[in-house]
Amino acid sequence: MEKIEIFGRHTSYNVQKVLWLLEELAIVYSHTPVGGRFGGNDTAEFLAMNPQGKVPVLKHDDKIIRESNTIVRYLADVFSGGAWISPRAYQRSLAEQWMDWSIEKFEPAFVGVFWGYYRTPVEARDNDEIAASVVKCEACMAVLATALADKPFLTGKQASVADIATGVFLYRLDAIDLPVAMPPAVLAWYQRLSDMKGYQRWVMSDFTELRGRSSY
Ligand SMILES: N[C@@H](CCC(=O)N[C@@H](CS)C(=O)NCC(=O)O)C(=O)O
Repeated sequence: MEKIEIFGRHTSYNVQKVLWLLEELAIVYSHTPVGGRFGGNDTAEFLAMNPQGKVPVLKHDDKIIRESNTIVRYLADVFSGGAWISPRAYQRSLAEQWMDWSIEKFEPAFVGVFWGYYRTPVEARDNDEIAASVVKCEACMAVLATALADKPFLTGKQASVADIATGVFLYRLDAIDLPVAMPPAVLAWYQRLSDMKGYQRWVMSDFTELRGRSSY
């Protein structure tokens, strides 16, 4: 019997990507909260799995996999039968390009808003930086809207790893009390993601413990 273990606090958006996909794939797994207020990411045992001391980490039997997008790809490859990521190189590249774009563009813009605004105590906020990050987020929304103009998900009719790596940021951008405009195509996509059980359970979860908490 295969053993799947996920290490990481569920309030981490990087951990949420993995938990979301595990839920959609109905995989049986064990979950150990690590990092943030749970700690445990500075132990010798954890550092042996990830010397960076970061979550998420996936353990599949004796194999250790780290980096959230890599874990998501791995799970999709091994357990989705091609449903969440294609085995064909070109089709696969259509999803993977969004995962790379997300790391390069969307995540830094999101972090500028989420850390700069939500996780930073009011007196320490840099309002110019926050405003610039909102503009960057909205530019990312425009890129997503163009891609979603002719299809329900980023790579076509079905959700894929591309939607996980990018869609994970939408809930928090929507839920925090700082307006970040979403074009209609993005709003419709966000609604589709919100209908998914993994998104509901893990991404649309309470994160208020992170408000004004500028350390992990
Ligand atoms: N590029 C890594 C980033 C991992 C990362 O920075 N994780 C954060 C949480 S989002 C972390 O472990 N922070 C320490 C903590 O939560 O204690 C990934 O995608 O997995």
